[in-house]
Amino acid sequence: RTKPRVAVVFGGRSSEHAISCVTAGAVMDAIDREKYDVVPIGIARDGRWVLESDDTARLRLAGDRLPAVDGERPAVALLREEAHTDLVVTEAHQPPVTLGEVDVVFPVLHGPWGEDGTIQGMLEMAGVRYVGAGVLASAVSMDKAYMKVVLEAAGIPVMPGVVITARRWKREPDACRAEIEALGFPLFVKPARGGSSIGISKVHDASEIDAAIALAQAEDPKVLVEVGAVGAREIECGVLEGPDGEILTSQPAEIRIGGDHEWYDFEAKYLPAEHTELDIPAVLPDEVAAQMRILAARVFEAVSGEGLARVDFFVMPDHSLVVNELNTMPGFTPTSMYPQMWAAAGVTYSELVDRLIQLALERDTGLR
Ligand code: G1L
Repeated sequence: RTKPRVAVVFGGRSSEHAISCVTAGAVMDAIDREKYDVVPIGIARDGRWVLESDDTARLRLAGDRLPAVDGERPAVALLREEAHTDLVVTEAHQPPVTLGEVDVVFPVLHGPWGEDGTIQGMLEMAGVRYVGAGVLASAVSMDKAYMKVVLEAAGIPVMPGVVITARRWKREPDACRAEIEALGFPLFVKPARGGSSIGISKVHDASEIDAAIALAQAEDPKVLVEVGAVGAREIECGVLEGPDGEILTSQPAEIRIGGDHEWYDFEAKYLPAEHTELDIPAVLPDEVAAQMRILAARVFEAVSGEGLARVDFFVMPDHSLVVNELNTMPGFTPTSMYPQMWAAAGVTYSELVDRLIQLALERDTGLR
């Protein structure tokens, strides 16, 4: 076999299972089969790993039917045996079927056990190369509390905030409330980890604090309370590692939120068209755009990013820039913001997918 074998891993236990399936289908469609072999690996909602169908039509959105991984398909285990990375398929009560080596994994998984460094760690242990951010960059970017620590230490502007752990909230709620109120209003209360907008609320005055904390704690016992960026525009910048390891940045782009969404929430994000519009490039003074691209590259460096990232900024009314978050697994369908940013720079979706796979294949696993 001469073609590198790319395993696209998708689905998972997250609430965004369907989005992961749709994205994986688009990635599989974009991979040049003359150049790579593709192995679709699904993680069912119950956590079972299976060899999925190569029929990507099954993964497309069709009317109101949401695609899902079929947990009844043959089980898959990624194993490493005697310096060989074997993908072993086991059918219950049957001898394992070896599919051979996987050269690189393209992980398409959201939130816990996906973009938080856990699958990356598993693949590191197995000596399997993978696309995108490593363990630390994934874990730090997934945790809004640590992200702030890292960015602050790198001298990168962030909104002021306080971390409320479940322990402190239980033991000294009044001290916590005092710290929170000292930030001023409006505030955003967010689960520290968790990829989506679930559990986030806007707090307009002190009477709303407790309910907002409880809502966020249902997602993650660790909660971040952050000053609201009043009057800010949300503008994003794509980062992509170049063929030579250089950091490339895209032109900044803006999401204009329509409808009655108070911020870019789950619906606005995934039920696009009528709710959102992308402005690529964002309408910004040249020097602000240039500054944003420099900052985006610094953010990528600060978290030891690899492969790609989308850095989300607040552009304050005075045009100062504040980093909101870094996404190591941004929305990645061909119409999502990140691929669209690169399309505007002349990089097609297929080229983007190929570049990311190529970067991953060039990595050193320390094995073999
Ligand atoms: F592998 C990449 F390229 F790093 C990568 C993997 C996954 C980029 C973006 C994504 N995106 C997603 O997995 C998702 C946001 C669609 C998860 Cl639901």
